Amino acid sequence: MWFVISNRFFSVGLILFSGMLTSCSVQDDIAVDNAWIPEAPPSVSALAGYLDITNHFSNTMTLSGAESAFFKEVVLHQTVVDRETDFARMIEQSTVTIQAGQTLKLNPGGYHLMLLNPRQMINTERLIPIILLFENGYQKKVEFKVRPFRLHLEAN
Ligand SMILES: [Cu+2]
Repeated sequence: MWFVISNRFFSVGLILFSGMLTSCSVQDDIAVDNAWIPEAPPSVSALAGYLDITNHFSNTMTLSGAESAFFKEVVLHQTVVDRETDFARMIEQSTVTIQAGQTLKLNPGGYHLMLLNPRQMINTERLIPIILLFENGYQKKVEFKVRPFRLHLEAN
C-alpha cells in the first residue's frame, strides 16, 4: 500500500515539474486542426495522415514521430518534386521543427504522416487516434477523421 501512495505522489511531482520546465502559462500547448486521413481501399498497406499543428509553447518544438495502435508503424514523410525529372517522391524525415507560435501544415503534396500496415479497418465510420511524439517527451493525442479524398486538393 505504501508503494501505491508513493508512486502516485511521484507522478504528481513529475507532472508539476514538467509544467514548470516549459513555462508558467496555462495556455501552453500544441493545438491541432483539420486532422484527417484520406479514405483508401481496404487492401492498401499505406495511408496518409494530414493535419495542422500549431506550437503555442514559447519554445521551438520538434516533432520526432508518431504512433498508433491502428498501424504497425507511423513515419514522417515529405513529398518533394524533383525539378529535373518532375517526379514526386517521398523522403522520410526523422524530425520536423515548429517554431514558437508557428503552424506546421501537413498537406497532400507536402509533409504527411505515413501510416503503414493498418491493423484494423480504416473507414469513414471511425475516428483514428494517433499520438504525436515530440523530441522533449511531450505527446499529443489526435483523433483523425477518415474522409473521402477530394481530387481538387491534389491540384496544388
Ligand atoms: Cu509518404
